[in-house]
Amino acid sequence: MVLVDGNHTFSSTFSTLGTYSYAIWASDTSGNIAVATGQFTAQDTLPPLVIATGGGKYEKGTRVLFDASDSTDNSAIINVSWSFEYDGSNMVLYGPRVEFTFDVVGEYEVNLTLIDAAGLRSSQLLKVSIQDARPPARPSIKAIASVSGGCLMVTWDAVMDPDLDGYRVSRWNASSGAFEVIAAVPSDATSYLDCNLMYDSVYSYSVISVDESGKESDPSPITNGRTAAPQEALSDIRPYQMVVGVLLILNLILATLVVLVRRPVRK
Ligand SMILES: [Ca+2]
Ligand SMILES: [Ca+2]
Repeated sequence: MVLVDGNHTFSSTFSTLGTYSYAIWASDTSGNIAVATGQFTAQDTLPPLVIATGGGKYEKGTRVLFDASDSTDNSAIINVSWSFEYDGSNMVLYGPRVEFTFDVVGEYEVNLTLIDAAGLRSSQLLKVSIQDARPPARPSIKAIASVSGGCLMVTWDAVMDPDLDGYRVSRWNASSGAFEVIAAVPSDATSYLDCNLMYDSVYSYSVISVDESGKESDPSPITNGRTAAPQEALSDIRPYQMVVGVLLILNLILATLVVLVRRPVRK
């Protein structure tokens, strides 16, 4: 570039970062020439511009997407990290798009940090609120089977909620006129054996599911079952009862024989 008289400045925008060399030549009207050289560096002084999504309210168990891929920088973003404390541990996820499943109810502050090629940083705090507002699914009683000894076996279909804690089994109590909880069983149980019931009687049952936050499902449809009538097994008959029985049978046979012997013969 040749400068005209009186203008001894030069300016330009250097969009590419790095070190530049320059040389300046000057000549006077007598043809004398002078030269000056030097170097200068075009540096990045602008940190990244953060544009991120992912903060908000979510149901427990949700896989949350954190996305900072729309963030920009005048040079290049070389590192993206998301750090937060979760269930007693320090979590750090790397990348412009990351996912994390929050299974624990709570309030979280996710600290997003972007670093550009010059080492300049930008940060943003995203607030994440994890709630458990959803009760587990309503169970359904599959069968109520009579079991010997005045028992009924209640079985139901398993509920698949990820935060299921267990089930509560209720039986109708006629004297109080209400269903009363008779058992609380863990989430892997799908049956309950109810004993000490009256023989040959009808009982009504209902089951609810409960999640880890204590939220209850609607009760299952009411299902009835009948206990069996009492049956004395042979082993339950006492020896004297056996003797009395045998004597009665012998007595009956003898009486029949006597009647037959004494019957007059017709001629
Ligand atoms: Ca920059
Ligand atoms: Ca729930």
